[in-house]
Amino acid sequence: MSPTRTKTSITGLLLPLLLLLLLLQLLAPLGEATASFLRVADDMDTTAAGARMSGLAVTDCGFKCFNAGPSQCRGFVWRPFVDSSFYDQYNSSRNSTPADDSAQSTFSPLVGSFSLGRCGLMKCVPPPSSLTPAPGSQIYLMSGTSAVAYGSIMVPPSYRMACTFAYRIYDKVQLSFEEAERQCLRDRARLIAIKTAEQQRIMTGQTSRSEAYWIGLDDRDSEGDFVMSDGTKPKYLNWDSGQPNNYIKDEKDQDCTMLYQGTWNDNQCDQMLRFICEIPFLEL
Ligand SMILES: [Ca+2]
Ligand SMILES: [Ca+2]
Repeated sequence: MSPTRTKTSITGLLLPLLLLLLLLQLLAPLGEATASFLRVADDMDTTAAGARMSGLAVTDCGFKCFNAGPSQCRGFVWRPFVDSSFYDQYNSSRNSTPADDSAQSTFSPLVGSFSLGRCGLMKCVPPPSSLTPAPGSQIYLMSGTSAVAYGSIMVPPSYRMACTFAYRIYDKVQLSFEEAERQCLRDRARLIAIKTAEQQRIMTGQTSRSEAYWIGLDDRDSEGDFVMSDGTKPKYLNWDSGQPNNYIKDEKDQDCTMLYQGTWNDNQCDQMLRFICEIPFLEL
């Protein structure tokens, strides 16, 4: 891609690392449970937050989400109180002398694991269009075992939102598997890694039954050893009966996977097909 890509990728590496370090510092008192939350955006509020509570520290809000479980809470929005009552609560919670001016002037929600605020639990990641600026609001997402930190939620307008990911079905253009991979990368996306029956159900409903679409699953490196576009081994499988069969045609075997009529089939990677890109918010 263009020279800006190098610049972007360096920033892309550093920013998540810094955010992660900051987050780990912030959530250190929470121990193991809290390490499973990643902050994705500052200064944003959402109307999508379900259960709302008031007067909770960000760490308590995290515990509420964690205890609710992933089916009830995928993330949470937390916004600190910033009026005078906040300082009263802050002072009493610290059981110390009243905060002096310097303490107030150096206050930042980023370091206020002791501060109280409003807490909203989210079942789904909200579409970015529903987010509105709200000073001090922070959005946290629950993370799976592979922690990926996002500086912010970046979704091209052409993408549609599902609960935990955004996707675009490219059905006006047909590309080889590798070209499709590159197109997804240009969107800062990847060929979709279908990891759950729910994701599969959405894709089956949104694609044409008479067409085939590349998805992010291949055994190009090692025959029969399929890996997903995020490098993980698939746990959820949806092969058509008799597939994958690595059928050899014109001396080429089948190492790339397509979604066809609701199930998966391996095909020659140089076939020109429609494809589906995905921007995951949570690694399932
Ligand atoms: Ca193969
Ligand atoms: Ca096949």
